Amino acid sequence: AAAPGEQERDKHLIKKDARKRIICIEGNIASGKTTCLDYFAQTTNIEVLKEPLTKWRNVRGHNILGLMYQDASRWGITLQTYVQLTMLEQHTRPMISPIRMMERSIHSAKHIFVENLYRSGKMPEVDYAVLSEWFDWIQNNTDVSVDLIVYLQTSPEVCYERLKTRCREEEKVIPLEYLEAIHELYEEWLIKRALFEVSCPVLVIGADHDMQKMIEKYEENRDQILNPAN
Ligand code: DCP
Repeated sequence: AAAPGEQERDKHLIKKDARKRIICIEGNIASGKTTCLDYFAQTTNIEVLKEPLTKWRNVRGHNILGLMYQDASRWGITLQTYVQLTMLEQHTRPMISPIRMMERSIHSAKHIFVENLYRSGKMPEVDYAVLSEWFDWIQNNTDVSVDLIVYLQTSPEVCYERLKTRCREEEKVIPLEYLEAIHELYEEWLIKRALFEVSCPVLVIGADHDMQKMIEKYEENRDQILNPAN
């Protein structure tokens, strides 16, 4: 029989409500997650949680997203610690609709962005170890589970062009190589399955197309995305 401590812990791991469905939209920077979320936001019974970008740009007056892009070696850990907190807050927020759609997740924050900082030598192993300890604790003691990942698969070149057109101040310094590294990690994680365990189904949608074509694709995949059978 499970020890009392284990029983206590397992209680937290039981899914909040089996009838509820959590979908994460994943993809590179400027892969078109916002268009996807805006499309599904028009549907009743879906709550859409956008990435907490405004928080990352203003933590008590500090723009840590901007700081990270200026000097990733110094501020990468600062941004990712805060990203992990804000993502945890989103995953554990009580659901107000039967379906929740989220922009990215605590999982990609860790498996893609933290991993990239570490692999590129911009995050010391000790910082990576501390963030990993936090992440493992969160996974074992809270419910951050996901029912479906929708992966918007793009080529890094297309994202780079979109990024230049969008012209978000902090992102002006992003080189193509950065988008290539993020792309590679997404492919390793969700397609090759060679990186970290993926514990839910993944729906891959090619997302190099213009907005109109993408909306058509969301219409085509709508049932597959929203239907609990998937
Ligand atoms: N970011 C980061 N670390 C994370 C998550 C995000 O450094 N763990 C950065 C990457 C972007 C910015 O935050 O510069 C915003 O992230 P997104 O790419 O998710 O947002 P977009 O607005 O680019 O999404 P899209 O264009 O797909 O709608």
